[in-house]
Amino acid sequence: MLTLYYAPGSSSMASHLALEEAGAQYLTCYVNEDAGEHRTEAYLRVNPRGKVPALRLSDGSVLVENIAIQTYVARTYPEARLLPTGPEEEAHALSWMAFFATAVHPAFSHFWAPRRFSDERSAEEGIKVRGLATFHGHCREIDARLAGNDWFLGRFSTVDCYAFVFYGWGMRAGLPMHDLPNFTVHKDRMLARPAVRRVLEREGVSIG
Ligand SMILES: N[C@@H](CCC(=O)N[C@@H](CS)C(=O)NCC(=O)O)C(=O)O
Repeated sequence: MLTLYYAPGSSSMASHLALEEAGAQYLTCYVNEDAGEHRTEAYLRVNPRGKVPALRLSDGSVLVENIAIQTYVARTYPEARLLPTGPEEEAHALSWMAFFATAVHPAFSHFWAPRRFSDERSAEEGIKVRGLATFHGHCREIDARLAGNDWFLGRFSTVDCYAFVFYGWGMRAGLPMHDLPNFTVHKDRMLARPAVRRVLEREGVSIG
């Protein structure tokens, strides 16, 4: 049996959504990051990097990193068609997910946890402001991509699961996400999916 280690509303929700959309059989383990559970010895044995998501596979090994987990889920449950299989389409999917993991997520981290990026207290505010502005710019790029497209690729995929998390983060940060019409409609399209609603309910998160 698979076990997903997750923190509500965090980037692990992208992997959680992929598992639920795939119709996978899996257990969940809530890692309370606010209480520091991700830094406990017990969790560091799961993921020595102290981050979620982590997915324990049936053979006992642990897979980390959203892109890897989402690709694993898509390939393990091909009938769910969560990622394209043609080389070009697959590369485009990976390209979007890599952008999310290496640019969009880190930009938000600058806003959310500025202390990680400087020892100078006086630098924090500037890091926060720049991080949020960069994140907002990435959200605008996502919005532009979705103009005239229901989904990132020709059909629903894990890329959509991943992008949905960032809409929620933008709302949480107080950005005017409703001013991004295509991203907002995409978020509504996601909210109409039963699997998405189940994950939000399990995580106790609302994205509006
Ligand atoms: N590159 C990783 C990033 C994972 C990550 O940063 N997770 C955050 C939650 S959004 C976390 O667990 N942070 C805890 C910490 O860094 O202390 C991925 O894409 O899976």
